[in-house]
Amino acid sequence: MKSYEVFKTGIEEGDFRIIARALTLVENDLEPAAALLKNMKIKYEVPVIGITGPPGAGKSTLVNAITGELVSKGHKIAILAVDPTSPFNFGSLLGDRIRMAQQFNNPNVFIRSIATRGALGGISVKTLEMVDLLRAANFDLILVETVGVGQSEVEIAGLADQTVVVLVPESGDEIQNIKSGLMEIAQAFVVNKADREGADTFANNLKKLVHEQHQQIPIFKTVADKNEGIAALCKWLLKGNKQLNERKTLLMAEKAFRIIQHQRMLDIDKTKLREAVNEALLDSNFNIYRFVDSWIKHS
Ligand SMILES: Nc1nc2c(ncn2[C@@H]2O[C@H](COP(=O)(O)OP(=O)(O)OP(=O)(O)O)[C@@H](O)[C@H]2O)c(=O)[nH]1
Ligand SMILES: [Mg+2]
Repeated sequence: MKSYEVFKTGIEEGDFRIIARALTLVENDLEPAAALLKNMKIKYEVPVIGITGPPGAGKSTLVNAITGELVSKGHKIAILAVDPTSPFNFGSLLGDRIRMAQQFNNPNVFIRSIATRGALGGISVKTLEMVDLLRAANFDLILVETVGVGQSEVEIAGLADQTVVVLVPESGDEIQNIKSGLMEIAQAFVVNKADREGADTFANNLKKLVHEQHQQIPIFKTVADKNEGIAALCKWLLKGNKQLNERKTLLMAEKAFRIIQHQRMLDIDKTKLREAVNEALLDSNFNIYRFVDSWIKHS
């Protein structure tokens, strides 16, 4: 039996322990992660929903509420919390655990947090791979929570089939961002903390904006910590609004580009690079462009 096969089978059977171990392998580029990724059956029909929005908008609370609703309807859910606001602040992770406490011991809910960011501060390739791994298991839906600041459309959209942007009545600044980008990311908006003052005004302004731009993006109002508005949102999530093929190709190509980029970089041994630079610098005619050119040709 090949070494990845135990993982492949365990993942397909939905064995949480094996899924967790396989995710760790993928996260750290450890054997047999590469073989596993190449041989597993990635079920692209499993909906992956991105939940993004500014820090503190209530994303985790919302994920918890959505999960509660879907599990009660018999669904099996995976949650990936990417880069919690303060990765080094234990409190934040602990907070997420408390907010998702109801789901932690549920045999139909798998939860994993990852605090890795890509080299350029974006969603890392690891996250894309981890989502694909979860697609190979037997979940009915995968929820990915990310803090939505400064992510580009392709980046965030390539991660999920549908992205829900969570805003709060105080999101005045984000309204500006909506004009310059959020509209392209969002397949739905959630105005969370609808129990707060200004929620209706905010939601109406958002509606106007969406309408002005001739977009068909639904807007949901929720009070996540009181489970209000969750059923309507879940109904929409389960509808599985299929992406247009053209867009699918674009996003898949973008994802392939990022994986290629990552694979190419894996070949670069930084210690060796430093040694070579050290040596090359002895030449008074050192030119970094010629150096890089020759490094690429000879490594
Ligand atoms: N009033 C009110 N408070 C809420 C609501 N939803 C969440 N909260 C509270 O808002 C705070 C932040 O909620 P989180 O779910 O941690 O927000 P988050 O977006 O996941 O935060 P980060 O992951 O740190 O970016 C918590 O204290 C929640 O209890 C809501 O609908 N109404
Ligand atoms: Mg959170």
